[in-house]
Amino acid sequence: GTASSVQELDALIVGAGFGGAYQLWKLRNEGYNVKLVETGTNYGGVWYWNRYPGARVDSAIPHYEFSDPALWKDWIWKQRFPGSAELRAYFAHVADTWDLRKDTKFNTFVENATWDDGEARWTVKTREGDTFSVRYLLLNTGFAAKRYIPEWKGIEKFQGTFIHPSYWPHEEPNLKGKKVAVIGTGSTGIQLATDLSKVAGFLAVFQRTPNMSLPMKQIDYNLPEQALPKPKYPDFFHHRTDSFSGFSFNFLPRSTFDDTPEKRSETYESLWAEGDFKFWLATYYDMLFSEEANREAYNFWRDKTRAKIHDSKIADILAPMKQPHAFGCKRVSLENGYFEIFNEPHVKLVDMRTTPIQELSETGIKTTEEELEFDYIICATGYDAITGGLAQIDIRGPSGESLKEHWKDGAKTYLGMSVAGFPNMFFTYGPQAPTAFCNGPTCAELQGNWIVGVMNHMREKGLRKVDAERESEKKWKDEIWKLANASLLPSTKSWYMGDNIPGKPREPLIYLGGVPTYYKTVNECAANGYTGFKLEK
Ligand code: NA7
Repeated sequence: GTASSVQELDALIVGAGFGGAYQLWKLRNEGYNVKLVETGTNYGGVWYWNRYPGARVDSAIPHYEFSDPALWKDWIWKQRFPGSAELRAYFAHVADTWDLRKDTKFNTFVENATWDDGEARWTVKTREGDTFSVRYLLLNTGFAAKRYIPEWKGIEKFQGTFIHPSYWPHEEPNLKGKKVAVIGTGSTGIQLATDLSKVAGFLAVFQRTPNMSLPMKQIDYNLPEQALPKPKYPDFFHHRTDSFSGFSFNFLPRSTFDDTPEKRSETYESLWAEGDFKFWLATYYDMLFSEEANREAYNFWRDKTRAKIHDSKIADILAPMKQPHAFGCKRVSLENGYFEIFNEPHVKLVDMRTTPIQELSETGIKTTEEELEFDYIICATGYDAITGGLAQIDIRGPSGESLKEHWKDGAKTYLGMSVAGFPNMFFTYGPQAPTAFCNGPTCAELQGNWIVGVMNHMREKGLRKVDAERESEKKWKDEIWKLANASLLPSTKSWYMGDNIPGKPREPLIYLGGVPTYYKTVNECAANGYTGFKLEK
């Protein structure tokens, strides 16, 4: 745009998911002149994009919603684990109640941002030609903004339909009777496969690593006897930050072998029966830290899972007798009949460990063993998670160095919300924060409040520039490694460790100290006048 079309703001928010919605509401209430830009055409974040059959959140309601009473008092959830359409309806309710749309520009992708040190402002440019001049750049792009599709040989040759599930066609394809491949068995792949097994004529699921998925117990909240206890909500939201993972539950205060074998299996059974993440995040506190404790959890999971699968050869791929990796150190998913689909004759499991994909052809997929024909190939291979969405924006601080360059040997942040040499820039749900081990809305509020706090402090003191010290960044990274090294996380290949993207540095991308310690740490920093930051006029 021309100079005259530059929009001056206190802050520009990027991304219309939980993080961005919360910040727009908060900052406007605090009197800031603020706008939000979003690539999609509505609120919803990952739920705007993920419309594939079976797309469903696996964090239970009422954990997975905002705490503002204006939002929950009249909102009736239908399900404990709402599907993507219900989540989009919720986001529409949020956007209406908080009146967000008037300050939102959709269909807008932020391409670059450059810092002007004299003015102490960011100049932000979008692909659509907007220019913003802002004091603060607030990135709420989430952990899954950058898709990942492996570079298989022949990928361009395939004549059928090739889909990444987060770009599911708005005009629903008719898969009835069709030959369908689902590649990848993360949360997306298993949800898709479960749903598509009901319509496809032939379904092949390509697995590289078993998904140690837990049963999802759906609850119909519409039934009066199962309605949510709204009077308990305020207390419940108040305590979300007391939970390691930002839910309402915590790890047990005892270790796996403190219990007798009988007591242990009773405990596992009752956690299992909850039908949510409790078998992962409310179990014995040593599960993520001790190999023996972890193996015990795995064995319980394995036996439960194998019991659902008729063919023991298939069971050996889905839930091997010998533990393949630490339980809970890859993202645990919740499933609803996933393992049972492999008992059906039209569903095939392809083990990419023993028979990897060699190439794609005009008609389908060639593995090292066979050639399979498909009408649809659905590539549920995930994301350049946590860092990808941030680093794909060309952001340049005072030194001219880009964020991508700054992170080329690994992520560097202070408190998982700021980067040294990138003043007045903050993000939520990014690297080196509880991200992905933290319930989304809990962290959107926790981090959102903290960021608003910094801005208020700056305003009150008449300061213009806040930048993390290099030394703070270094110390924070040491802390991230220390916490991860105490756990089994580094023992397992996962996107938590950057393993899924070729060439990405291997490192813990999340803060493993838990939400309560994180909360305490960032609030102490604030209470002490933002220690570790340089604040300037
Ligand atoms: P995920 O969890 O990253 O899953 C991606 C899947 O694709 C996973 O099974 C991968 O196997 C597989 N994958 C990725 N790259 C390849 C290659 N090159 N070859 C074979 N297989 C591959 O993404 P999702 O979309 O399922 O879930 C993202 C998050 O959304 C989820 O964690 C929740 O937070 C919600 P691997 O396990 O790496 O061997």
